[in-house]
Amino acid sequence: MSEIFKGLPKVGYEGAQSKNPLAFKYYDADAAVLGKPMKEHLKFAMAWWHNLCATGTDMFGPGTADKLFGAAAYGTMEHAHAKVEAGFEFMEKLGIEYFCFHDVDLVPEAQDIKETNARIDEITDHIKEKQAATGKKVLWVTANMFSNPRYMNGAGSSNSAEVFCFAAAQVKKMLDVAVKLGADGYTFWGGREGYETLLNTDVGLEQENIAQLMRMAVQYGRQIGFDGDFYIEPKPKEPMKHQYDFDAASAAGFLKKFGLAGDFKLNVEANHATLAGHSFQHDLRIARVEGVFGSVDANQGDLLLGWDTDEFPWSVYETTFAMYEILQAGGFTKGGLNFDSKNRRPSYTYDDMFKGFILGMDAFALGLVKAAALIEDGRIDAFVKERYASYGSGYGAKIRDGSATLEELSAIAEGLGAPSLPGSGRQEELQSIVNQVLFG
Ligand code: XUL
Ligand code: CO
Repeated sequence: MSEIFKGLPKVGYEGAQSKNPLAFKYYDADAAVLGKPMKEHLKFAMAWWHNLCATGTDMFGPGTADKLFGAAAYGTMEHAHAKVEAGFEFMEKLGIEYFCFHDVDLVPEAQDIKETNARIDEITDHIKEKQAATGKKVLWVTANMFSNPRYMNGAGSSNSAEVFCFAAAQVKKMLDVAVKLGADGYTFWGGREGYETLLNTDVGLEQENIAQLMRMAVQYGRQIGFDGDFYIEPKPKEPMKHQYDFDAASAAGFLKKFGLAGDFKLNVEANHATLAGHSFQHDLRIARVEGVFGSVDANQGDLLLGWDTDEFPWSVYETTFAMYEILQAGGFTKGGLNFDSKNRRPSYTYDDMFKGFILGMDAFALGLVKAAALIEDGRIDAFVKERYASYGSGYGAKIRDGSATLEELSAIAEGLGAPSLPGSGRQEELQSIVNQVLFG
């Protein structure tokens, strides 16, 4: 196959002084940060759907970008194969080692699932060949159980057992694909796993059925040799009014309630956290303290808009605090940073595709460097530790180890007289430290 992104070079690192729009200013793949190459900390992945399929269609108008990649028409197997060629050339030129996809990102969906599955077999043979030639790896796979009209009421949460069967069939097929292509993960994003109105909804039954689908996936996956991580990707709403996996806290609670936490972790998406009314850092922190931090969908939203804009991340404050949490969580094991990000509709050219990734990869590389600097600086961690010092000894230590009683603490309080204030939170001082580390 001939070159698709003609005239677009292999993107290299040129450093912060470079003015070349097609060069990395901060992402230097092999440069060590905290003793590990940047590429191992960051584990960048390309999302098939946004990069190779999305043309910029929105509710008010058609696509603006040409993603045919030389094929004659969309919705054909010729186009599916062209996307494979484009995807691998793109990853090669950007130095991206991983990719993620839904079943129907790869091939056009047929009326009959047997035919769709035959198409998936054909395209994954092609992908497997390209993987063997390039060493590119699958970060995670997933089944699209939200676009087809049959999923109007959800997949695992559908009112229809027939629809549940189709969901089971798609999950099974994508677990087969995960094993065939050596994927490190399988993601459940519950796009329509929720409800529009409680007037027609059995919430308890729906949640149990979602868990049941997940249990079957674990059972089948482990049986066929899938040793990757399963993920829930929380999102509070859109397309559904209310989605059960609302945020990291509710998804962690769901996993624990249904005994799934041993096999499942969370895939935390920046713009989903902000839609839930949290910061990206908050959901990463919750995933970490709940012991279910797994992977990340990297993007950012527009806080002036109320929907999932999936922009390429560019706020270095956001990427710094995200990388700070990821480093504190011990870094990625099977997970990575999947760019669930898309170009803006008016950025419709091939070089915009390159520049979107350059922006996002540089923003995260800079975030990594700055997060490492915050940790090495040590003032913030030291202050947090010091802030809770009263729990290190005496009755504070007894509260921590569970041996204190209300009677005992009540007697202590009576003996203390007027209570002292708990010490300044020093927020402004800490924010100054962050700015000093970022810009100093
Ligand atoms: C939708 C979203 C999905 C999942 C995979 O908001 O983030 O693309 O990442 O289904
Ligand atoms: Co996502």
